[in-house]
Amino acid sequence: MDPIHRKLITLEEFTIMELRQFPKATGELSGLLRDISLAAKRVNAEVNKAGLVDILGDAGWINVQGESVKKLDEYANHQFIGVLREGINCCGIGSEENKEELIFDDPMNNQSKYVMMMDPLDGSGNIDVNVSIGTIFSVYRRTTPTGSAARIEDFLQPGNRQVAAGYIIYGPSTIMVYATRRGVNGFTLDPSIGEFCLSHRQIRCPEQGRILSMNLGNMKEFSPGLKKYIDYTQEQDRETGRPYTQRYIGSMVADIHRNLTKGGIFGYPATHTRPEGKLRLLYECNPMSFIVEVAGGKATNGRERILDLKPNAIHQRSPMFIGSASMMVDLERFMP
Ligand code: P6P
Repeated sequence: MDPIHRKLITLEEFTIMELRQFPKATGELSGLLRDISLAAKRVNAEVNKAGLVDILGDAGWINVQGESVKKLDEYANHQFIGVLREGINCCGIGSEENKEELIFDDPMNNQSKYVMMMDPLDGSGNIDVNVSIGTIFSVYRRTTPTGSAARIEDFLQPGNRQVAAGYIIYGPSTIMVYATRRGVNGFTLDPSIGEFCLSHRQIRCPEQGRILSMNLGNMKEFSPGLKKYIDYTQEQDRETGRPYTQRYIGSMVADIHRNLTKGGIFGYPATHTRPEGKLRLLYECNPMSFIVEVAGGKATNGRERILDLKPNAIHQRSPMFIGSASMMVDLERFMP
């Protein structure tokens, strides 16, 4: 029984319970997670009424990725940047929506030991058709001295240096999932009290699964080994006598959240059109890989562990395969 002796434990209560395990901890990470959850609640409020106010559709400009910015992802970006800049738990942010890293160069924020990478609203192309979308975040301890302004090297760290990572999925319910090395836990937003409450304790990724999440529309551009793997998944599964199920929402947070909880494998491979894949290493692949690995799954770029890749640029891309450990071992048998 949790010391709070109540059925519902809020995110803040949970992070404080975790904090008590580390008497020397400063509480800064708890504060950063609290700031993230506040911004998420504000984004959630807009996502829930996107169809009612003029926040649907395009914002009328193109982001650094060359993609048309949806009004909601512009709003989400501003919310997360605004809350974290006003907080005192983060000294800088790298965002999918901003070409350069944002340095919060003021005396209070410069004292923070954390930087954050984020995709403020992944899958935003699905907003207008009411499909689940998500925010993805990744937290690092800065490598430059506290007291000074953060610098680009604070952001270009391999994923195995992450302190925490998480996502918020805005779906039938809004769930914030975050991982530290102590585990992966999910918190569902209770609108009646405006708090994220512990709903998925110590999430484990099933060792085996039967769900394949990949855009098979790109099949012609897949490597020969990957094509052989896809054929393998169409054969009769040894245990069930049925082929794998294909589930691809086109919103990575939704696809990976389902596979994390039910088992499965998600992939966005390299193709002739996208030789580095489509997904961004720092704020999509690394955080999702950290979460899935802590939960017992695996994540590679087809050859190497995602978390060991050394980034050279904020927006660099990487192919990614991620999910149930046994399914990943099967996949690796087909990849050169
Ligand atoms: P495609 C959304 O734009 C995204 O970044 C991921 O959320 C999603 O998994 C992927 O792209 C979908 O890309 O090329 O299959 O439409």
